[in-house]
Amino acid sequence: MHYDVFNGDADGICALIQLRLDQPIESTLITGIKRDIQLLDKVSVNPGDSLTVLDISFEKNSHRVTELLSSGASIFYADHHQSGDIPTHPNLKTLIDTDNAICTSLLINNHLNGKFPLWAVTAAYGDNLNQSAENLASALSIDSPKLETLKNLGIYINYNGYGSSVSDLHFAPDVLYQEMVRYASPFDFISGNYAVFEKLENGYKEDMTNAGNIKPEYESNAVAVFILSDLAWARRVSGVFGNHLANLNPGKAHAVLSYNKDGGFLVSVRAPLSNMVGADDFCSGFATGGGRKSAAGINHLPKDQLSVFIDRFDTFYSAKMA
Ligand SMILES: [Mn+2]
Repeated sequence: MHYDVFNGDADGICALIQLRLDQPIESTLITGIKRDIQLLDKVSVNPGDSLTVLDISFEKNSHRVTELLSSGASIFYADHHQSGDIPTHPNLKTLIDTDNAICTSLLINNHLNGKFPLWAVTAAYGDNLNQSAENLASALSIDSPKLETLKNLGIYINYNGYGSSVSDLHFAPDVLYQEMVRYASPFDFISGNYAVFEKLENGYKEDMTNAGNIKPEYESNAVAVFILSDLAWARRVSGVFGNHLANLNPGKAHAVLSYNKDGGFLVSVRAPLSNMVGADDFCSGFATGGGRKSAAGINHLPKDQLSVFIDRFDTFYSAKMA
């Protein structure tokens, strides 16, 4: 049995699309909302089983990797989040790079010698790595309207992964993957499966219009903090709204808080685009925090820690400005 384990965002989905276009195999799909990164907990293996693991932190899954390896599975692991120590094992192959300009789909694009680069461009836009997306696209001579289309698609797929449960999403990530993997390029997907694209686009636009009416809870020279209401649209839009704010105000760090099922806040943090550092370190200071240097989050911030969070956030990024 083969298991394809992938993050439910644009990067995870587009990484797997590239691999399965290159090498179609029967597999069991394991994924979830973007925040659900403990995906290896959902897999149980027999000796000889194999896994492809994409776009979830190795550090957060390393315990389970060790267990799966000792059960006799072999693993190919590609990612760009915090890795921690990577063990050496004859059945473990890793492709891990935590560079700010890299995402998993770009790693897979290199791994496949650029076989399906348009899916990697889409994913890089989805991870808000606009410069990396444009660098790759410039080698492919894509005109700017087409590039804009890939950018929008990346944003929409990424947007679809947010929410506090799969039921908040327009498409379960495994369903969306299956809708897209039939197409060698994102342009073929958009023209061949327009209803899916349109549902993502309309959902995104409607949710962003709602989000645009929200005033910041707190704002300083260094940071801005927004709190979204406890509705499905708000849970869906939380991450892409953060990217949108980061692009509008590149000198500031942003936090977007939405309510989670445990009576606290789900927090998305974006480092300033002009200085993409510290989001992972800052969020790791909270019990359920983690992520990347430029984009990180906290899964559960108890409500009574809101003012502590705002103080620490402002202090942390004010110090980075000095
Ligand atoms: Mn990613």
